[in-house]
Amino acid sequence: MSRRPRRLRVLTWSLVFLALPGEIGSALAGAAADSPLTLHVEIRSFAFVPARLKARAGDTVEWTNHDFVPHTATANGGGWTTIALTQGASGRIVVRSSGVIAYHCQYHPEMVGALIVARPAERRARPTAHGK
Ligand SMILES: [Cu+2]
Repeated sequence: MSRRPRRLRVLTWSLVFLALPGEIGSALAGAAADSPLTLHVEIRSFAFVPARLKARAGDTVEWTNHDFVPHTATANGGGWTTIALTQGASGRIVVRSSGVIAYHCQYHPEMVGALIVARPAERRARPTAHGK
């Protein structure tokens, strides 16, 4: 005997549908649409894929190296870096500031990428606040 309003059930299923195929766990957990995400960049053939990644302040970016030589993801200017990632290894950083953040590999300076980081409110709409 469920007393949950039908409208809420419809909304819940809509969220699950919209979340497919990624971030299903977050949606099922009832996380708000503006919860931080984990975004993935692959390192293949001496390149970051995708080379330009849109993120939002608070998101986590994870690089996974598929090459047989080690690489890093290191912010230009040295604000952050992963450790040297051997083949199969991953490194993560949490993006703290908005703007375009260029980065490179410490060992292969020709390997470059960029994070295009929006402020928290820019990428995903927040729910309407009630009673304010
Ligand atoms: Cu490298």
